[in-house]
Amino acid sequence: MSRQSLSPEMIKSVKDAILHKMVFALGVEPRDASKRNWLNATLRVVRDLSTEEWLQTRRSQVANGSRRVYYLSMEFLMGRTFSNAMISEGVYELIGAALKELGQDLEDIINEEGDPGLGNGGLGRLAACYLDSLATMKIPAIGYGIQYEYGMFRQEICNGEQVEQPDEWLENEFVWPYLRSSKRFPVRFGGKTWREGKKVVWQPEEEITAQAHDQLIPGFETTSTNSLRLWSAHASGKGFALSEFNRGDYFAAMVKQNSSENVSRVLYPDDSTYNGRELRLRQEYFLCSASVQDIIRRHEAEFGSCVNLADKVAIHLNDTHPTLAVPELMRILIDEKGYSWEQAWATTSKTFFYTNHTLMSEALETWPVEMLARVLPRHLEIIFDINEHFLEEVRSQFPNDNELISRVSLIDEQGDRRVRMAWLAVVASTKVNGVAKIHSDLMVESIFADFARIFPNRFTNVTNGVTPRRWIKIANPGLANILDKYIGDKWLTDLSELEKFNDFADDADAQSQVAAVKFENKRRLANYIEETQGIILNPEAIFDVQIKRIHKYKRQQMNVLHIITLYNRILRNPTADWTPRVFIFAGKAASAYYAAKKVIRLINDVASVVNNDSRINDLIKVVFIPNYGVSLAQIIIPAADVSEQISLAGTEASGTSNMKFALNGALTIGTLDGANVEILDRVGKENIFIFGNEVEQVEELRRNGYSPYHYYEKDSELNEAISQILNGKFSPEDPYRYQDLILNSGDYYQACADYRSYVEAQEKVAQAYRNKKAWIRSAIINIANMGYFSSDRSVMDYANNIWKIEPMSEEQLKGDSTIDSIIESSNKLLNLK
Ligand code: 26Q
Repeated sequence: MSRQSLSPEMIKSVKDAILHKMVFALGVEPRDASKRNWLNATLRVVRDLSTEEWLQTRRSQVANGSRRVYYLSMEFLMGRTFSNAMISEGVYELIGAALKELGQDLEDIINEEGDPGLGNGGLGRLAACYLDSLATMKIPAIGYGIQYEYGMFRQEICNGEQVEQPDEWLENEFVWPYLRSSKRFPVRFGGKTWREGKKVVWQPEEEITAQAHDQLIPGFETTSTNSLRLWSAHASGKGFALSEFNRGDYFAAMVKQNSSENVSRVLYPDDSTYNGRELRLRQEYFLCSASVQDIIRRHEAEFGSCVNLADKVAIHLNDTHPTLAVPELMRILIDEKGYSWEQAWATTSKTFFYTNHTLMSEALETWPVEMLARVLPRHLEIIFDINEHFLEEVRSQFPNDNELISRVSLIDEQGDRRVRMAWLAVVASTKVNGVAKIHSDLMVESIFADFARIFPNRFTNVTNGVTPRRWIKIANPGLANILDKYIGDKWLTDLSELEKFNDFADDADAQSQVAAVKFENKRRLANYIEETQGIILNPEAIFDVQIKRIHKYKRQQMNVLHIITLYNRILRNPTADWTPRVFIFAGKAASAYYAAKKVIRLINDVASVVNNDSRINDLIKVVFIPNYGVSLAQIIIPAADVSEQISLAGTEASGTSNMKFALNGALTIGTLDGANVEILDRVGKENIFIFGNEVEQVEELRRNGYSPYHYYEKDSELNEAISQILNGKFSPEDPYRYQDLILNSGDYYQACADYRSYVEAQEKVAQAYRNKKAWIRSAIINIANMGYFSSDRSVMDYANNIWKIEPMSEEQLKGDSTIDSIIESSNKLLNLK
C-alpha cells in the first residue's frame, strides 16, 4: 500500500478491523481494553496488510528462481516494530486517525511496545538496519538468528552502580512473529564418529529441536517483504529425555528438557571481549545447524538438488559467530548427500561471505580443540581436513615458510590447542570485508596480513550504514518534514538526495526551522529525563552525548576527565562567560567487565557532586540515562548537539551512532577512527571537531613503552582531575574507590595522551556553539552530506560487489497475475514455506 489521503470510509474500515482483532484475535471487550490490548489489536491489523505482500514476495522469488542472501547473525537488535510497519505500509496517519476515533492516542500506543533486546550493540543493530534496507532495496534475503528467551539484561542504576535484571521480554505477548510449527530441525551434539569404508558415521549423544519463529520485514513503500527467522530450542522427542520417560522417570526427563532448552535461554551480554564458554559454542552451532538445514531444504524444494547451491545461495557471516555453518554445510554435503571432498569444498567456498567487526585480538574467537572434540566431534574432523587442504595450498604457493604455516594454520598450536574461527571464516569465504575504510585497510595490514598475501583478491571494504526510515523519519519526524519541504521526499529511499539540502545551509528560514526542531527534540529529551530521573535540564545548554557500550577503548573515562576539568575551571572563575553544557551518557557494561562497571559508577559519582554544587550555577549537568537501547537512542540522538566519538584511533571498527548523530544534525567531536574518518571527508574539517593521535602515533607510543604518568606529571589540569578521582573527591564515603582506574591500570587506550587535545577540541566546541547561526549552518552541512551512510547504499554495495545478487523489480514482485501462474507457484510454495 502506498501513501493515501484519508477518507472517512477508510478510517471506518480500519476501526472495524482493529475492533475485529480486539474481539476475535485477543478475546477482549473493547471497553475493557488496555493500552497493550490496543497495541496488539492494531499491530495485527498492520501485520495483515504486510502479510499479503510477504506471501507475494516469496511467490515471485520462487517464480523467478532468484539468488538469495541468508544473513546469519547471533544478534538482531530490531527495536520496536509498530511505527516501522506503519510507515512501510504508508498507513501511519490512517491508523492514527482510526485510533483517535476509538479514543486512543497513537503516541501512547507506540510507547506501549517493548524493545526486544536480542543483541549487544553495533553489530546487532547493523543487522537490523540491513534487514530494513534489503527489503526496501528489493533484494531477496532472509535473516537467521536466535530467539533468546532473555535478551540483553535490563540495566538499573542503584547507588550509582549498574545492576543487571533479567529481560523477560517474551512475558509480554509479542504478536508480531508467526510460529512455524512445521519448521523444526534436529540439532545434534556430542557422541563419536567412525569410518565405514569411505563414509564417516557420526553417532551423536544428544539431540535438541530448533523451532522457527518468523517475522516479516516490510520494505518501505514497496511490495518487497523479507523474513527474519529466529530459532528457539526445545527438547527433542528423541534421545535421553525419551528413554527416561519410558523408564517412568518423569522428573529426570523434565530436568533434561530444561537443559536442552538452555541453548536459546540467554544472550551473552559481552561485546568486544571473547567469552569462550561451552554454552556459547552450543548456541552458535544451534543457529548454524538449523539455518543450514533450512537453507538446503528450501533449495532442494526449489531446484531438486544442491548442484547449483552456490549459484542461488549466498550465506553471510556476521562476524565469526556463525562460522560453524561452514563445517556444517560440508558435513551435510559429504556425509548426507554423498559429495566428494572436492565437490563439497567447491560449493561451500563459493557460498560463504564474512564481515569482520573488530581488530582487537581479545575479541577474536578461538575454541579449544578439546571442547570441539567433545561437543562437535565430526565438525572438528572436518575443520582439520579443511586445514590440511589449505596448508597444502599455502606450502605450494610459499614453499619452505614454516613460520607462515604456523601463523595461518586454523589450529593455534601454542598452549592448549585452539581453532581460530576468523581464519576458518577467511579460508572458507569468497569475500571478506571490514566495516569502514580505515578498518578494512588496517585489517589487511594487521590481523589478516598473511591471508591478504595468500588471497590477494579476497579482501574488501563495505562501510556501514544506517536506515533513514528509523533514524530520521521515525526518530525525528520534525526533521523529516523539513527535508520533505526543502528537497522532496526521495531521500527516504535514496539518501544521496540529501546533498540538495546543502543549498539551504545559508538560508535563514531553513536554519531557523532546523534550530526549532532541534530545540523541540531537546525539550522532549529533557522532559523524559525529568520524568524518569527528576533532573531538570536547560534546553538552551549544549547537549553533549556519549551513548554506546561502556568499554575502555571507547574512553568514556576521558570524557569524564574533561567534565572534571571544566568543573575545576568554572570553580576557579565562576563569573566568566561559560557556555552551559549538559553531558549525557548511556550504555551497558558487560556484567563481568569490572573496569567498565567502575566507569559507570564514576560517571554517577561525578554527576552527584557536580549537579549538586550550587557554586557552578547549573552551568554543568551530568546525566547517566539507565537501560540504553534502540528506543532510547531514538529519543536521545535527535536531541544531541554534540556527538562523542572518542575511541582510541585504530580501535573502533566503524561505529554507527556517529552516522545517526550527524544525520540528525549533531556535530561530531571525534578521533580519526572508524567511520569518523569518512564523515570528516564528507562534511569537511570546518564542520567537525577532530582531535587526538592518529593510528601511527598510537602505535609509536606503544612501541616506545607508553606511560600515562608522563602526561599526568606534565599536564597540571590532567594531574588535578586524576588526583581528585584518586583522592576520593567524588567518592568521599569511599575515598579509595577509584585507585585502580586510569593510572594504575596502565591506561592501555591512551586517554592521558589524548587528553590535552580533547580538552582543546572541547573549547572549540563551546566557542562554536555561541555563534548559533554558524552552528546550525554546520548542522545542516552535516545532515546534507550524510547520504553515503545509508544502509541502502551499504546493502547495494554488498549485493553488487560481494553477493552478486540483483534486486527484483516491482513488476516481478507484483508478479504475473494470471491464475495459472499463481496456482503453479503456490503449489511450489506448499513445499517451500
Ligand atoms: C563473542 C564470543 C562470545 C560472546 C560474545 C561475543 C561477541 C558478541 C558481540 C563479540 C562481539 C560482539 C559485538 C561486537 C560489535 O558490536 N562490534 C561493533 O560492530 C559495529 C558494526 O559493524 C561497529 O560499528 C563497531 O565499531 C563494532 O565495535
